[in-house]
Formats: sequence, C-alpha cells, structure tokens
Amino acid sequence: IHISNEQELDALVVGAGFGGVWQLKRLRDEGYNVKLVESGTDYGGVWYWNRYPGARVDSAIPHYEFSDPLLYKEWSWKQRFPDSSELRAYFTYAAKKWDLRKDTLFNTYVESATWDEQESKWTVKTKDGPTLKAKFLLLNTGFAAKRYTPDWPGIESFKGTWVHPSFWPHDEPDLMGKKVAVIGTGSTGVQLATDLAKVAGHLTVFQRTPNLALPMRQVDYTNGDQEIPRPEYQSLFDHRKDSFSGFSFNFVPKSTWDDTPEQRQEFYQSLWDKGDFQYWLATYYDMLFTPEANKEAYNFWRDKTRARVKNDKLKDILAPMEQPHAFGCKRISLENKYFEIFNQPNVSLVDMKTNPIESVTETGIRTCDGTVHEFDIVICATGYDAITGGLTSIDIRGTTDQTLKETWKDGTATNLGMSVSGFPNMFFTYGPQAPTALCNGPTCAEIQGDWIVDVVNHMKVKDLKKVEVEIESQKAWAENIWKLANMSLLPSTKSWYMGDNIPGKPREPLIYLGGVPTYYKTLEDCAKEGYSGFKLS
Ligand code: NA7
Repeated sequence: IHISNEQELDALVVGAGFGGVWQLKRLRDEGYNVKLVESGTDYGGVWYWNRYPGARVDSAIPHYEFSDPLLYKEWSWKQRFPDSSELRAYFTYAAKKWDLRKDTLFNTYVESATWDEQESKWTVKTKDGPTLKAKFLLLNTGFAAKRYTPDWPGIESFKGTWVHPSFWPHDEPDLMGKKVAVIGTGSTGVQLATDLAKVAGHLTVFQRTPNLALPMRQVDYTNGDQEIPRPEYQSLFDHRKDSFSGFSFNFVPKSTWDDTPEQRQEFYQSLWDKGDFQYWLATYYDMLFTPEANKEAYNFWRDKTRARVKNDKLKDILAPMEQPHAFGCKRISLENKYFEIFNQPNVSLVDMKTNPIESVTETGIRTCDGTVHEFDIVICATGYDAITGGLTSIDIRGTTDQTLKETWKDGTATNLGMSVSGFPNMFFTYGPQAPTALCNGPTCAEIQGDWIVDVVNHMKVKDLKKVEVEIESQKAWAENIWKLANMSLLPSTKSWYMGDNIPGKPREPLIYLGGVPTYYKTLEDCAKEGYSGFKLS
C-alpha cells in the first residue's frame, strides 16, 4: 500500500505478529483510521523471521491462535505444535479473512517516534519510508526482536557461513554432510540441533547451561481430526484468562509434600506423558516457590533424561546429578528426541561452562583448552535482548528529550507492563513487567490488546486527548513486580527473564509473576475505576 507523508492517523500499530495483527483488526472494526507498519515483508512476527530448520511453536494449539470464530471454524492445523511455515500460512489466512493488507505497510522499519505536546500526537519516522502522525503509538515489537550475538573476537574472520537463526538465509545453505556448529541450547538451539543431527556430517553443540527441556509429545492432525472439537474452542479461549499461563491447564492446589512419594512419582509421570508444558505449569503449586519442591521436580526430570543418554560424561553435562539451577526459572523448551541425538556418532557436545569459547578463527571456533573446532557453518543460537530490546532499539522520546532507552538505563519502569510515565498515548504488548513469555503470545495479544482498544474507545467517547501514567502507580507496579519475583525462585537463576543474558543490562525481573488471572483482574479493575493510575486530559 501507499501511505502519504505526514498522514494523520488515529493509531499507528508497529509490528505484524500476533499483537499487532490483533490490534489492527480490533481498531479497524471500531472504525478508527489505523495503519500497521512492519519491517519484514509479510505477517508473522517471530514466525516471519524464524525459518531455521526445526523452528516450531512450543505452545499447543488451539491456545496458540486467535479466538475469532471466523478464523478457527475453518482453519485446520496439521500438528498440535505447528512449525514455523504453518504459522506463516495461518497469518496469511488471517490477513485475508480480516482483509488486513490494505492497511499494512511492509518493509518499513520504525526508526524514531517523538511526542508532540502541542498536538498531542506522535510523529513516527520510518527508514526510507513515510513519516506518520498518530494520536496513539501502539508497539507490538515482540519479546524477541533484537538479536544477540556475543562479541567473540574474530567472528568477521570466519571464512565459512556464520548465521543467526532468525536471519536464516533465503537461499537455504546445504547442510548435508557438512561440519556444523550450533552455539546455544535455548529453544532455538535445541530445535536446530535435533533437526541438523539428521543431515550434518558432523554436528557440534556448544552448551553453556543445560536446557531442562521436556518431551513435547507432538500429535499429527493431517488426517483432519484435531484433538479438541471446534464447539469447545470458545470456552477454552475464555478459560485462558483463568490459567496462570494462559493455557487450559493450571498448577494443582496441592503442595509437593501433600502426596506420598509413590503418589508424587505417579503424578509427575502423568504430567510427563501428557507432554506440552504440563510438567512445568500444571504441577504442584509450590514448585516455582520453594527450593525443596523445585529440587524434587528437577530430580525426576534428571533421572528421566539421564536414562536417555548413553555416555556417562554426556549425562553429567546434559542432566547433572547436582541441580544446576531452579527448574522452570529459565525458559523450559519442548523437545522431540533431542537428548537421543547425543547417542549418535556424528554429534558431539562442548561444555562451555568448563571450556568456554575463546575466539573465532578463519576455520572455526577456538575453545579455551586450545582446541580449534573446524566448521563449514556456525549457527549462533545465542538469543535476543529479550523483552525490552525491541522497544529500546527505537529512538522514542516522550514529554522530555530523554529516550525510552535512557529512561530504562538503570531499570525498567512501566505501569501494568503496557505504558510508561513520560510517554503519553503509547502502549505496548508482550513487553516488560507483564505476563510475557510465561503466557503464550496470542493470549497476551488479545488480553492486552483488548484493554488498549478499550482505552482508545474511552478517550474517544469522553473526547480526551491524552492519557499518561501517574508516576506513583508506576512505582507501585515496579514494587509489585519485585515482590512477586522475590516470592519465587526466579531471582536465584540466571536467565533472560532477569536480564542476565545481555552484558550491562540491569538485573531485574522482566516478567510479571502474578499469573494471567490476577493480571487480567488488575486490568479490569483499572478500567472500571476510570483508568486509575492514569491521568486523562
Ligand atoms: P535463548 O533462550 O536466550 O538461548 C540462548 C542460548 O545461547 C542459551 O543456551 C545461552 O546460554 C546461550 N548463550 C547466550 N550467550 C552466550 C554466551 N555469551 N556464551 C555462551 N553461550 C551463550 O534464545 P533462543 O533463541 O533459544 O530462544 C528464545 C525464545 O524463543 C525461547 O525462550 C522461547 O520463548 C522461544 P545460557 O543459557 O545463557 O547459559
């Protein structure tokens, strides 16, 4: 589409993943003049960018889709955990059903946004594209928008192919028989390694911290039968708001020690067999909160996992006898026979904890023990400046000349995980201090997105120009975030939930740990009280 320079909008939505697409649809249905801008060339957000072999969502459908019957009544998934290409096809389908393309500008990277106090509007500059003006700036840049690659010396000297998985080359590298490295064992590294072990001549996985990954239990739906019948979908979507993490399951109201050891084993086993995140998020309520309960969960995981690996040394690296960190306080991944790849002769594992990467050479990677591991291709699955990076990489200036990045230099501050004092008429979804990353994307997109649309409607009805966060409510929200985190084991563990993965990033809980039901109620109460904690003028 063509958008003329200085076009004035009711709202500008940034980012065409679940969050942005939902807001464009909802605001347009309400009759607003709204546009969506996206730096990629199509819809999908993380699914647009992540095309590496094995890329797949680890939230089961139908939780991981929009709740609009217009979409779900006709759409059939091929698998319980769809892969990235199927998710892109779903976005294409949604865009067609909702007729989104006429209001979406692709290939458009937002460089800066500046608040104009006189006009009560945002001026948004795009790289090599139009400058737009909008009453509301709605950022849906996602939690994994800014890639992170550690600055190991020598990367530029590497003569083979060096790739971050979210920039997977369109002219697919031929990996058959090649010497391949996967650095990092987060969800991306685990998925990649599982797939590449089937084709690589030799695959070397570089692990710093064990991933306490759980069996996914994929289900094939290609025969046309989805597990849950369509008529049950609506109540299931409604129940997303009643579950801690936006699924249909929840923690059980029982402590780990309420059961006998035999009952506990049986319960753990039943969760294990169900797959999905059940062993993480449908377990005893005290698992994330008390070290002993957490250790018990770890021990079950450890014994199950060690039994899948043949070599004793590898068992100790992948699933150590001593608990490496609190179970579930680093993002758990779902796997499909990941641990078994280490029984193959063409797969080896480097433990970066005891033998870190020292540098990159022309031919490969030199570890601190002096070995140079030679590769044709190195896949650097080292993650993202998670949760805040997508927002802070835009030059956003509100009522003062200070950017959002500078404002958050010493620590993140938001109200309700959606707005910031000094940045009027600006909201974001799936960002810091919200249930982000513990709650699946579509659930958050709808809960937060609907609330934002209600604010926009409220202001229209009351003929208001400006909504800003009151500093006191922002301070109270930050205290709440810390209080909830300190009740849990989250701060005991190094993870991107705590900002630990990026050098220099403040250490703080970036996620809200109160669970979706409490979060949802807080949003509802705020709206009922005429948006308490916000100043409307
Ligand atoms: P993650 O989860 O951040 O994983 C990154 C991996 O890279 C992880 O194993 C890290 O080890 C490792 N890493 C990062 N920096 C380094 C350095 N400097 N040295 C060695 N190893 C390093 O990113 P993903 O892309 O896998 O997943 C992102 C999210 O997408 C995921 O959580 C899901 O929500 C979907 P560490 O664990 O920090 O020791």
